[in-house]
Amino acid sequence: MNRATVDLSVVIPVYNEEARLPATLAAVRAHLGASPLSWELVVVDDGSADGTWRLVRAAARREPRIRTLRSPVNRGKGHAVRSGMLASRGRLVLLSDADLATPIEELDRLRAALGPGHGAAIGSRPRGRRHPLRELPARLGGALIRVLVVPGIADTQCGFKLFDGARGRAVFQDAVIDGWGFDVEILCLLAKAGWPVAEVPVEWSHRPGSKFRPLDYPRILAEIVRIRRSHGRPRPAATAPASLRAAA
Ligand SMILES: Nc1nc2c(ncn2[C@@H]2O[C@H](COP(=O)(O)OP(=O)(O)O)[C@@H](O)[C@H]2O)c(=O)[nH]1
Ligand SMILES: [Mg+2]
Repeated sequence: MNRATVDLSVVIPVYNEEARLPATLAAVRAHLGASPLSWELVVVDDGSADGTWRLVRAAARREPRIRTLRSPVNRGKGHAVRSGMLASRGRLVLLSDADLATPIEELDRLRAALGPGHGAAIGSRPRGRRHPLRELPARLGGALIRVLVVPGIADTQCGFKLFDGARGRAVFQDAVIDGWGFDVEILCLLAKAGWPVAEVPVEWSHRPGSKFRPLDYPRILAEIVRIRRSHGRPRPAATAPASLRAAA
């Protein structure tokens, strides 16, 4: 599965992101342009109904290192991320949300933490910055995820994760979850493969325009149960700093 041809792929899943995407593309483009790494930016449109695809195509026409993928219908964040990951060609692959709630500059922190042998270095968001209506279910969900599927990781859901390219592609190849629960499945598969994950505190700020809907909670729950059924609860191969390791 190692067919890397660039140093870094950045994969961004997008669903109805015409408002938030232009600033993100500009910031990522500028950051990568200033870096010594060779790179590609893979934007995956998950069946957007607004002007997102037009915007993405226009950006790709101006910049050949921007590659685009599109699903004709909306399939969910997990599906979009998986398509992008499997199409990526980076020795490293960064997954980032379209809102850059974690600024692209934090990539350096994840790169520094991704040691040899690691499967991924994942962002961990500061607690207490979200709206209480998101914070509380997120905490309960996090506890449930640690009990049922992946022990030892404080924040499975941060939309800013850096993978070793070959290992990331290998686990996404086996992944099936199409919705928001995909992060949990991926972390579970990394643990089963024995590839440690470094959890790294990153900057994070609330961005308006989240695509998450309260009705998504039952679906995540169903996905978590499904992951537990298919994979059990592997022991973590984690190397999170003790300060971050949640009671598992
Ligand atoms: N909600 C949603 N987001 C999707 C989907 N497919 C891809 N995405 C992207 O997944 C990311 C989710 O980020 P965001 O909406 O800010 O969620 P939040 O930060 O968890 O509130 C964004 O880049 C979305 O464009 C989908 O089907 N639904
Ligand atoms: Mg967000």
